[in-house]
Amino acid sequence: MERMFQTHQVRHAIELSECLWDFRIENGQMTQTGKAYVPGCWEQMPGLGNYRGSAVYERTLTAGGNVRLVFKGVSHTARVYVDDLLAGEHYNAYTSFDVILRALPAGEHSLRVEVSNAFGEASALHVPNDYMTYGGIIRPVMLEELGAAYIRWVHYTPHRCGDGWMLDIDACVDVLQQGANFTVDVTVHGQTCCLKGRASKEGRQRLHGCMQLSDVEPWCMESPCLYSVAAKLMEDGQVMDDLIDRIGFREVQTEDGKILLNSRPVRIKGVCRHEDYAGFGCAIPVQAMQRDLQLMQEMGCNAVRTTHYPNDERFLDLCDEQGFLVWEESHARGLSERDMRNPNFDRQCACCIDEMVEAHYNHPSIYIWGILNECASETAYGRICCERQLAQLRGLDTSRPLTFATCKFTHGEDGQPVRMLDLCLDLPDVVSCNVYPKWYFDTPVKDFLQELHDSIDGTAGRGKPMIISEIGAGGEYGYHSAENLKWSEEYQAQALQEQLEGVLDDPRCTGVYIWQYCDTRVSNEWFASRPRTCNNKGVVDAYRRPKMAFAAVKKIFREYGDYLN
Ligand code: ADA
Repeated sequence: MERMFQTHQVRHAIELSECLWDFRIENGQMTQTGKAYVPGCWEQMPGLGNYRGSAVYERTLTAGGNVRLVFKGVSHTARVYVDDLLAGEHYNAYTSFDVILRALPAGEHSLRVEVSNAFGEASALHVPNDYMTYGGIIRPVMLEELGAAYIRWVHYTPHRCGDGWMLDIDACVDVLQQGANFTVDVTVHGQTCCLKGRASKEGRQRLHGCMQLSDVEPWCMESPCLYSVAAKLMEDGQVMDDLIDRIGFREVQTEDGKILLNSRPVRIKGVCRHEDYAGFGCAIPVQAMQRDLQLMQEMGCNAVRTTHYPNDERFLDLCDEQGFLVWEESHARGLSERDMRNPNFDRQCACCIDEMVEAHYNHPSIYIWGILNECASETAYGRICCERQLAQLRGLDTSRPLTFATCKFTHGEDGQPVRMLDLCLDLPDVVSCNVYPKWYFDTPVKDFLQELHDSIDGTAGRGKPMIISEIGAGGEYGYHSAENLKWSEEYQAQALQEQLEGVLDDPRCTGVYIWQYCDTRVSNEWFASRPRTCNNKGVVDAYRRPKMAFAAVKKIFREYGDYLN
């Protein structure tokens, strides 16, 4: 299933996933052939739980004319061949890409996808890390038959206007073959707006329009009202193509150190979540995604941070439907200046940001975009990258605040006050800090937060909303300690209690994200300080069994409302 709702009534689209594909690994060391379920990670397959390298997925497809193949996620590098000819390539597991086949003869064709999850210089973002880069076709694959033109995307931006709403519409139409002039007719809540385009030449065209709506319900956490929007590509009175999406009417602003959702200051009570689930790897079935959201809801969470990459759209759909506030971030975790100087870094980051915003722009649940988690923002070079990426994001979306999570400050462990080392706090709209008092260092939480605020006040970050974007402690599921030792469930629960109370009682913090929702596998290279080759700071384990921390978090999160006074 591609999305949680039907995206076309006119365009002919079928899913090539949710079935078995032929699968093959052939390299100097091993040969394995068989079937693989798509979407899936090969680590799920017997004998491949620890395989890093490349593999081939194959099946046939039956189609003709202008054909578009949409891959929602292949980890991490894909080469797509149709009838043995290279049709497209893509890097990054977590963003979708498409391949256009023009005038394909009608009939059966072979489709081969060569997939690699190898590390090396060609991959600047997927590196050995504190999470796992799995391998495979990890998200759905769609086949679409197109006419001479198709609607590539439509972005909808709601603004409050008097008692009602103004909806800005920005559409992108891809003209594959020269034809007649067309319009894109957008219908929302019974009202239609007509955007005019010209099909005089091939290539992408941008169309703009806006419409005023007076009787729509806003989207908010307690009542996440969604509206279906249908865009139709019309030529000579005929519908040639369509694209259906869902939107919510809400505005996000930052003001006086707060984040406002439709003018109300929100209190973020969230978790950081990796796409990782025991037995499924990063290819999580929708019902398991929903189970995650239900567990989060039970814990009293209202927010989730998609650490450290764009997420499966279906997860975002579920967040839209259930009123979660999502911090979605582009892909990059803990990269040093040396990593950021990889010749592929800029291009791979830029593509990831473009693809993330293009695909996820309309999700009302996404209230903020993030970049560059814990990268080298304490260096002059890191600042150049941060500035460039934030400018790129601002060019794509002015309706959401921007942030990045930093850890570039001292922790006061030497008796000295916390010192801010980050050079970039003037750049984002929201200052976000990943902090681990009671885990990596033992300064009392409240003292540490006070010093952290003081250190931010000495920078251009002063006065901006501030989020604790990570806080937490390790806890091994089933390890109990009467002495409350680190790594025990008792210690983790107690640390989280002190950490969360410290942050939520702090009037200068707009919110908090627990590191992390679930235990996650890490790359082999990260085994040291990561027992079981996992990051064990989850409040549930990799099977979603609650640790003692779950009840501790639930008690605290439920005491604090979703809005600040
Ligand atoms: C960082 C990082 C996370 C994780 C965490 C930890 O803050 O952003 O990805 O590695 O630390 O567990 O130490």
